[in-house]
Amino acid sequence: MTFGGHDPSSGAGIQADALTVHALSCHPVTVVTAVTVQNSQGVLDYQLITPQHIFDQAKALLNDMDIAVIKTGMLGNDEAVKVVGEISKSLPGIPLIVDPVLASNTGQSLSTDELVPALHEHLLPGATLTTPNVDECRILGRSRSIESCVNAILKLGCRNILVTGTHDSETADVEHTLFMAGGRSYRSSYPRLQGEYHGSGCTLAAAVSAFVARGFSVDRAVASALDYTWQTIKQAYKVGYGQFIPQRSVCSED
Ligand code: PXL
Repeated sequence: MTFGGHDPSSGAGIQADALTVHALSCHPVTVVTAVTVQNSQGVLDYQLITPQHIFDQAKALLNDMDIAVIKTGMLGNDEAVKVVGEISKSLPGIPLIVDPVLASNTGQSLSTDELVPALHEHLLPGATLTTPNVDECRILGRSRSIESCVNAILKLGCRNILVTGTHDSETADVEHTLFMAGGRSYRSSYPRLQGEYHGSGCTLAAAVSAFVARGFSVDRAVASALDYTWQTIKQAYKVGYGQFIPQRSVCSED
């Protein structure tokens, strides 16, 4: 079950979640938290859905089916974070994967100033995994040092943090590191693909969610999701004048 914004271009948001989860042999159910006005060039505007309506969408699904994993993307403001936190807390056995969406990768803000404090209070303490890029990690951890940020986020109760390095310096390879509570960490690197891609972060977090839903451990799910996401970017296609769209129906295997 993914909570996120509607992206009419099907690059990011709940469309990215649904395409990815389906491609990885799971069934997506999507709770809309925002309706955006956007295309492959950027986000022009958005409207948030009320917390009550977010709750009602989730409740109708939860009354009807078993949910394997909860994944969050764009939540927009603190009220949405709070209601999703309450839903997740009422389902303690269900893994929670938090993609801390603060802005679009074309730079438009997708959140209010109260979002990060709300993530700290309501969502990260119960999270199985969060998937920030280095910029988001520094905002969530409130430090320049990634190590200090990771320690601060783990201290909130979040059990694993996958820091993606895509937004770091222009090295030939892109490095990602999974930090786990207890001190283990796994680094992986992939050849940097040139170009800009719309919804790669959503694809990655949704892919981890699908692999976790299929029963993979977090470290295996992350490794498989990173391989899958790299392939979706390698085979990305252009539908508009802006960013490439990841090809989620790539052949994927564990
Ligand atoms: O990629 C982050 C993101 C998430 N969710 C929605 C978005 C975007 C980026 O544009 O529009 C709805």
